[in-house]
Amino acid sequence: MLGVLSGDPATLTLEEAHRFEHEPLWTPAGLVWDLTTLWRELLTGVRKGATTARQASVPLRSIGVDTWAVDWALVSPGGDLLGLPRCYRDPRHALARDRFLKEYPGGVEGLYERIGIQPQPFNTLFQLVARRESSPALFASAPAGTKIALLPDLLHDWLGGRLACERTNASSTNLLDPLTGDWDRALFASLGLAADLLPDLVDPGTVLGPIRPELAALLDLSAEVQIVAPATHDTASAVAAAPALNADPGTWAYLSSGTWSLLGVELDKPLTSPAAFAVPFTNERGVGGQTRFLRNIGGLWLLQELRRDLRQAGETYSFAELAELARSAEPLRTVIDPNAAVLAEPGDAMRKLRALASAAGEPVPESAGQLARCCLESLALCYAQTIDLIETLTPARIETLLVFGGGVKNELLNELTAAAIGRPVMLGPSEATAIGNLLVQAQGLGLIESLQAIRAIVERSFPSRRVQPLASEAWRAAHSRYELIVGAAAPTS
Ligand code: LFR
Repeated sequence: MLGVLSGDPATLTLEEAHRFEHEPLWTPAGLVWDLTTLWRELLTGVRKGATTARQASVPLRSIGVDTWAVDWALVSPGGDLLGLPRCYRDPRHALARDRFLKEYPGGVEGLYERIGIQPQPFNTLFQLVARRESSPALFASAPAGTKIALLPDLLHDWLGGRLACERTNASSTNLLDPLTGDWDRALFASLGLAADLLPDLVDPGTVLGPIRPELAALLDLSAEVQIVAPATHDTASAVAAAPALNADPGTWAYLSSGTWSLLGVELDKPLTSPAAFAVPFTNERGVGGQTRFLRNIGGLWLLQELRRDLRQAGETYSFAELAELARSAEPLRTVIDPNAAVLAEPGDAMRKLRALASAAGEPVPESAGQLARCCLESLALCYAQTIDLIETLTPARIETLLVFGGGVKNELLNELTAAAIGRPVMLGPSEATAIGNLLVQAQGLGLIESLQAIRAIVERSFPSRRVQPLASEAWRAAHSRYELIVGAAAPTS
């Protein structure tokens, strides 16, 4: 995405330079990311964006990369990769987590109290355990100076600048001390890995250095272009772009809606009480050092997986068609737990959704429309439950839910969300992650002063739209049904 900041007061315009699909690939060494394809597409995007900028006579000042969180690669000082980065959805990670937690003094609650991160199987900490067990030679053969690089950090290193780990993403590793904002070196040492594998930490907005001269020549860019770390965790970038300037603190929650639904509030400091753990909520770091107190919810991954599975079964639908089928299906027929562990791994969506419904004593969804509606309504019910839990655990009194990210394009989900939570939903930009990324880069270049100023630019540039809830008795009954279902045991396969 190319961002152009102009005018006084400043506004941001966005131009899509390049978009591509990519998927993890199965290999005997695990489910891995095709990093060279990502790199090639990234360079294509930079080239196209730079051409657009040149044609508009706008100087290209900086480049910054964000991706999903937690995934990493080992990179040697020369930029060589040691092994391919694994995709966080590799099923091995859950086993490694369970083994690690069994031996961890203080158990899972102790670890949560220490780091404040939801103990997801895919946290970098557990991935490292899994990888050390399956590929000990990888670490043993690493040359001096090798670092663990989260994916955006690796791409920044390849673009130029230097290898450093940006703090919002570092917090997702489960290895960052939430109070000092530094690595928890004692925890890392307990993995039996060399201490110098951990890179230096930097804050979002840090200018990492100029683009590599070879790349500037290859892409026909000025050698002055800087590599600037945004909030490299996509969710942190999106939350930075929350159109929240005019909402009173403590009266709004956000939903970063995409493959995952990340629903939460901003807090001054982490909240790691046993009640927060029980949900669980996570405490990730945000731009400006505040805490993103949020819950990872299954998200539109459920629909993506359903669509893939239907296609394999010979029924091909676009997302819009699937949403239309869901719209005409019977309301609140089947409710499931959208966070059931089985749903997080790829494959077999229809069988898993039906098994969950049947185990919960719910009518089994048969048609594509019934299956899709079950996913969307279950998500909306989980959003409602999560807002209630936020109000129980924090002083926040939520009047509005700010929704942003690709999920805002799903009108049905927006309507169901407003109905389920019984509050208005404000729809912000669908490209919130790119917007937050760009504006934090601008802050790093000294063009914007603060997070407040970033949000003012977002509000001026991308007007929000309001969705009013429709009061409904049916939803009130569905809440108790949902509570019972998520309390019930989920099938394990
Ligand atoms: C969203 C996201 C979530 C993170 C998950 C895995 O894209 O980054 O915040 O928990 O992906 O990395």
